[in-house]
Amino acid sequence: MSMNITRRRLLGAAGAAVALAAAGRSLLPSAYADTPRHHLSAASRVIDIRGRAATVWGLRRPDGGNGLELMPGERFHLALHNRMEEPTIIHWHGLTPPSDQDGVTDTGYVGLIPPDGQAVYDFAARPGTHWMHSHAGLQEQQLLAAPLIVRSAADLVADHQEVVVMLHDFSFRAPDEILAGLTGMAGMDHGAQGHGAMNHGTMRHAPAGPDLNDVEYDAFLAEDRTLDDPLVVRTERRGRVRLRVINAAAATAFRLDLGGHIARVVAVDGNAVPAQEVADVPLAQGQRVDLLVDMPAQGGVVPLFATREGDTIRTGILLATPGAVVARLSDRAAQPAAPVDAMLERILVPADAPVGPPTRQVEMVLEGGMMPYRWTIDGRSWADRRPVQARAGDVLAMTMVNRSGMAHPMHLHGHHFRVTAIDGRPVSGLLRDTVQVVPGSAVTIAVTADNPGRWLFHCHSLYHMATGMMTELVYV
Ligand SMILES: [Cu+2]
Repeated sequence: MSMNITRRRLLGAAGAAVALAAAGRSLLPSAYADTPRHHLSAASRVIDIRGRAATVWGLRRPDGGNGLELMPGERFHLALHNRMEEPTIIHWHGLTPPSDQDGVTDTGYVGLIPPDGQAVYDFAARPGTHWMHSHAGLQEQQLLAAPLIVRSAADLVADHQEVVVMLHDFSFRAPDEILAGLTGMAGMDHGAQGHGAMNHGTMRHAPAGPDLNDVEYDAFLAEDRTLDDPLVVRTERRGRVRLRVINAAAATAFRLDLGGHIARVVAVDGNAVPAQEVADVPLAQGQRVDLLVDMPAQGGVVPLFATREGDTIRTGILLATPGAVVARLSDRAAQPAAPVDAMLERILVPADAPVGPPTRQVEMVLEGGMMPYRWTIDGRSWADRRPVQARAGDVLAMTMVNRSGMAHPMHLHGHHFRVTAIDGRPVSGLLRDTVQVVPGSAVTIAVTADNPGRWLFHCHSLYHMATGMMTELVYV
């Protein structure tokens, strides 16, 4: 599917939304529309990338902050205002709303929100580290994303400092250009590449083995900053910090480390797990991880590094106790980061009971490649998808077999699922909403069908989704 087709389709939907807005109505039924407690504006903002100004999108609160934080038990009752010059829609990644409030247009419930339009949402929030991002075109690449933190009662009484870290991959090029650079590769041989890759976003070709990164970027950001000028968070000596790390990058998976300090993983994709020490934490696109860090008694600096898989380039933030000297840290790790895999699914054990035996089984094959640049599910793209079907109450066992040369972080909307097997071998059943499926592997998830409607199921690598790797789960 080319982006031209996508754009026409989106503009068609926008036309309907414009008509609604012209009639003076919001995009959702009036039952949702009484005085929202929270407001967010999708709007442009300017960030600094190593001294060069970059205009990107953001999701701003009235107080100027980016994103949203809800208190325990608070509903997600929000008015979203589009202050951009183009239509948009924002998906609430990790929340489990009714399907007509999921923040997507592809499933047909709502159209795009036109410029100067708004939409109102009202549903029960799910505790955890979540996020929000555009589900229109390639806007996510232009940083139209923000944290969405829903605090639990336990968070409020915990004796720790909370720090949110959102990761991005950034290019000065327009995302359309990046995509054209990828899809336009058909017919060119590898020898035509190999120079100017960093600034021109062309593909990188490993001589053999899986492809880890298909887009080159100008910078990798943590809280919108590079390691040249990182965020420095002041902490107490012996203080405990909870890092809520969100991989909002469009096409980059990271490995996280604390520069030799040890972190404990306490949640994945917003779901609590018993604390487990992990030295090197894989984080694919769309995934989140919560890490507990104990600051040294004698004081000092503890970095959080996020290193791109298969590469040494990294970004990060610094935690620093009072008086600690903050030295400049290199944006290159000593060793390339290992590929991001489903390692956490093998070592973490969920706190609660796993689901019962499946009532329905589905297998799907993830395919595709660079030449031509196209990614599919069972050989099909969105336009000719074969939806996965479920009845309410089913436990759906879905096995994804990756026969392509790249990993795919597969995300199901509206549900959290158990990861029950890897390559046919049972694993503990970690609860997630996005799971990494590496080349040559098969990952089985169990989905409890408890949220009727139509739901997107797709690869969270933006250019894989845009070129076809998306289907839907439909309740019948
Ligand atoms: Cu993919």
